[in-house]
Amino acid sequence: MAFQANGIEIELTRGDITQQDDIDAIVNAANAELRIGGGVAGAIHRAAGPELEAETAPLAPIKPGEAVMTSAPNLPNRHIIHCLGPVYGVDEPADTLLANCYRGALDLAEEAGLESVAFPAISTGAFGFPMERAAEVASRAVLAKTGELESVRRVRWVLFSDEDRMLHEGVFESIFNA
Ligand code: AR6
Repeated sequence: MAFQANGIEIELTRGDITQQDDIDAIVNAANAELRIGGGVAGAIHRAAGPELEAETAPLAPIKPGEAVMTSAPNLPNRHIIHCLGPVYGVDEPADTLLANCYRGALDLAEEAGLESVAFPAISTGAFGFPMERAAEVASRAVLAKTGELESVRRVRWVLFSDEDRMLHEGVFESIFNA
């Protein structure tokens, strides 16, 4: 499923964030310590191996809404952008902090001259952010950035279940095709 926004291709797929072999940078739904954890962070660190923690350790800790970039050892991508989403009900303002993750990730991708970025649904797992509201916040944040993107031409969301993908599809139809 694909949408367009200011000439940027917006893609939506069900899958695993570690399997995006046609994407320059994948985004990690990280923890503050940038260590292996569960969910997305666990999958990325398991695939990348200990080389990744050697690279992330000097960059930690990061704050909610912050994004940092590393290489992508043993993954088919050039970079990993690690974002710390807000813990829902704890880190406030939640919407702004979540939007900051997406904005910050796109800024880093632009600075590195990357063409494509793939996001998971940051904060919607262990951090408890409601999926539909997260989809709205994330897609609005990306839409607002599309006008200023130069190197980035494709933004992909990778959802872990069909249900999550379909929910995003409904939200994206109203945000990107409005
Ligand atoms: N590919 C794509 N999406 C995935 C994958 C995957 N391999 N695995 C899970 N998801 P989470 P958070 C979905 O918990 O809420 C970690 O333990 C998942 O279904 O990974 O930001 C870290 O160490 C959910 O919709 O990230 C942190 O402590 C979404 O990705 C904490 O969890 C995000 O789930 C971060 O929590």
